[in-house]
Amino acid sequence: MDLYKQAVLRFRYVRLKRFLGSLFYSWQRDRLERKYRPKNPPETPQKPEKCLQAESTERGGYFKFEGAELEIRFLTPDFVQIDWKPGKIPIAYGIACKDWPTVETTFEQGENQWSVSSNTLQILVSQEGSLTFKTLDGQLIREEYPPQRKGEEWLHQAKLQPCEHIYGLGERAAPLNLRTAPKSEKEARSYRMWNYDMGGKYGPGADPLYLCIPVYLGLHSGGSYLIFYENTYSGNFSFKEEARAQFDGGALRYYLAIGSIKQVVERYTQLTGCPVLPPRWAFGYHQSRWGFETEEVVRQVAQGFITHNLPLSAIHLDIDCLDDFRAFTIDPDRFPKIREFTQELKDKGVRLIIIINPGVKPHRDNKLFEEGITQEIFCKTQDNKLIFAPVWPGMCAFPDFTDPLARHWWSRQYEYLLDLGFAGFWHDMNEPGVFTLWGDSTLPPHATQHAMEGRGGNHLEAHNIYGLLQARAGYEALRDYQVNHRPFIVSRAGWAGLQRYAWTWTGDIDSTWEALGQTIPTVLNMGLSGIPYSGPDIGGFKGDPSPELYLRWFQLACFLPFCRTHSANNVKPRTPWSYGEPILSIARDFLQLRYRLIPYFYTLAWEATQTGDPIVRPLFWLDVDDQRLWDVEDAFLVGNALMVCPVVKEGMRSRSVVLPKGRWYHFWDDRVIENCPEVELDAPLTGIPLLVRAGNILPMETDQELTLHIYPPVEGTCENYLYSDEGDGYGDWRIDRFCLKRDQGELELTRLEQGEFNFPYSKIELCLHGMKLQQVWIDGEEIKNFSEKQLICSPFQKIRLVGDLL
Ligand code: MIG
Repeated sequence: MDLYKQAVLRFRYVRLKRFLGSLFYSWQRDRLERKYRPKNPPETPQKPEKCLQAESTERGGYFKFEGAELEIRFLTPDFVQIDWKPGKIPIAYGIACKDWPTVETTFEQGENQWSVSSNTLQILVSQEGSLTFKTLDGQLIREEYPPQRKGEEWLHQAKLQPCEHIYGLGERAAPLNLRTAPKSEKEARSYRMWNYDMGGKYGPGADPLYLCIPVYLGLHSGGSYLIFYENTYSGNFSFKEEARAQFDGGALRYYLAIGSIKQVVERYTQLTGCPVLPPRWAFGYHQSRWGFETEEVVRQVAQGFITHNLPLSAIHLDIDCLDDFRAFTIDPDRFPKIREFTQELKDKGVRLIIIINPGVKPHRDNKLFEEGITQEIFCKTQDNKLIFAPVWPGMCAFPDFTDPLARHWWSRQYEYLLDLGFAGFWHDMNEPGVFTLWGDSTLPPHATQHAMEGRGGNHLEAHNIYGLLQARAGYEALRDYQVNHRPFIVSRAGWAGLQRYAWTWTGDIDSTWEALGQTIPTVLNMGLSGIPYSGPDIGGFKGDPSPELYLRWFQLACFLPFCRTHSANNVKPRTPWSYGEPILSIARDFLQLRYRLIPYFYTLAWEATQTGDPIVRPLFWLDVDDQRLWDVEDAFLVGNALMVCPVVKEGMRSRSVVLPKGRWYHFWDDRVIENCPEVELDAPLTGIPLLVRAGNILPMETDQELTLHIYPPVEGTCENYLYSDEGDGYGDWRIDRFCLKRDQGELELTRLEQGEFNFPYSKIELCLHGMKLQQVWIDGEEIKNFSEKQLICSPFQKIRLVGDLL
């Protein structure tokens, strides 16, 4: 039989087997669920009813109601933890910080209510269990109704102010403002809490996606707050007149922070963990495809980048490289010399990332499965039978990552791939997603048992943290095994706290203009949910984007933290040169710009590790009082300096831009826009509008030399950081703090250094925008060799620039 026929037959067999597997599994899942889903019809909802007892506690207050218990604990004066019981107390998987300094609180009894307050936030508790949050100067922030409990379920409702906007909830294919009414229905928009792979592709409006987080921000004219429900159960949120949060089980535990958007995100990441600093190369370009079938194909792709003079940091290997699709294997026929190959690419500055799926296949020579069986780390049903569900390798067992033993065992597997030279890992299908013909594409939620650190629980509770805990196992493995490298993991699923371990991407998004537009709010809301490192499949997953669509997507993604082209296996090859000219040259220009901006991205990443600030931010981050900015979802900020205005419509060659107030410079030609609420800007195919805000120093790098682009403040002073280190590992670092003081026709630029790492540049180029230089003093000495707009100097302490200032 020739190879071709063999291939066709094998393909049919595999398809048939997969079909039968999915059929059998869907049937079995329903059968198990019928058996284990609680039979009692839901009772009528129960409210807390009358308050029987109220007393002050060390951090707040305790209240006993007829039907519930309430505890209020201040973690900081502007951040409070609230527990409504009964219900299972969560295991602190999402939580990074448990020790908080003492907070002074007061507890007072009024006529019909109690008041529990810090020096910042006052909480009023009514006789019936409604809670009102106010700032100490009386500004109303949020009003909550008494929660309701029905069986194991909790329902929590709060009144929304008419102007109130809602953001967050992790990864959503929704408008930036999650409260935006849907066009067709009269319904409220609702959002499910259930990490989900809808299999294949999705567009705007699809819900849920792979990474749900029960955290949201409310923004209204009286202020802003963030609420995070520490509840991993499946649930449902909606926003109309009320904000509604429903959970299928567990205690109703939540945290509420008040303050500016920046402050509340900071509190949230203090609680759930600051993002970790990735290796610097991760901010370069990644090329991926499902369908890089052999070593030779990958070699040619890497060569293409060299031939076309395009920078490249990493190539991702999808399931094609695996042996029989099994995790922690390499197909020996198609990737015969993988160790030499990873080295060959490393020599060219390209790292290999490999995919890992959680399902483990029973196979006679699958050691992984045998070990997993002996150590009893796979998920079982409540009557102690192993659960098998179909994924790529066929019927698979699923490690129970809520079991510390399973995490440890899983961690040990990475060693093999690290030794082969892989630089990072791509966790896919970890919702977990399985193949079904109907119904939910995951493990049976009631029938599946989980260890939950020994206390036990079902998949209804463990599902949403499955990917998070797999990422944790991977992260810990990489930390322990390669002490000189920082872990790089990309995870499709996750939950609160994923930022401590991994990056993510937006999954199998459509190859359409609408899907391109969706990328912006999706990534922004992810950032506001504590996950700063994300990005889309450039060009969309399944489909062949037109050259124009690919280019516009590329231009956008060059300003997102994770910049990767990826596509499905049945579409045309997609690299920056797939479309010929002029696409190639324009893409090259943007990619080169992206690489020049890496010092800026890296500095923003370091800032994220300190404060949790997202790297890309909605416009209102700059000026929350300007309500015009609350809905802007066709533009975004990179840090506070750069505003990116992508084109997300076919044929569009100019676009309008809503601007935060102040002075802005065109990045491309230095034209100035000042105090202009809205402008129309050119957006030719060769470039999208990029604006820089006055009062910033933008660090850029070319050929390992530093250029500081100086955009002087209109008045007063401004300050920017530059973070540098070896680019990987845990050695010395440094921060250069640049302070720019404007005094009439003069600028004073000082550099303050901190940290042990040597300044990595021998020279610094200064590029002046909005100023013509006339006289320059470096560290007290006047110099003559400069041009109107530019000068090159050695690392300085203080520079005085005199000239014609706009
Ligand atoms: O069932 O590994 O989202 O990026 O290329 C599909 C194949 C499994 C889904 C991922 C996609 C990846 C694909 N995977």
